[in-house]
Amino acid sequence: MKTISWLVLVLAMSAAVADDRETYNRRAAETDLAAFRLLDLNRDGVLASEEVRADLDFGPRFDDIDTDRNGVITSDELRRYIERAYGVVVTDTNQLVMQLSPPSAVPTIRANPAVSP
Ligand SMILES: [Ca+2]
Ligand SMILES: [Ca+2]
Repeated sequence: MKTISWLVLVLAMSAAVADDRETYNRRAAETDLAAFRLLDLNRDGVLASEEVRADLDFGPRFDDIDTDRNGVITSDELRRYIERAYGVVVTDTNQLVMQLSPPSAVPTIRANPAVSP
């Protein structure tokens, strides 16, 4: 009986941790989307490195997000970054619609130990 209580407690705790991670990832995605709109000072729909340089959160990640290295971040590049980094899908209208499996939860493929060389 005691073991079952512990099991229930452990399961409840791991569910809470998963919820926290989901909330964190969603909030991080929302923050990045909001920053994209705020930092686009000349309202041309893309972020140039000069617009982002002074932002201590976005600035250091500029090169990670600018995947084609052309010196500007488009909304598509930001969407792909958010999917990669947080596992959150962003729609065309910048809504966060669903949670993907977080990147760390992707199962790794192992060599079959039963097969001998
Ligand atoms: Ca701009
Ligand atoms: Ca780019």
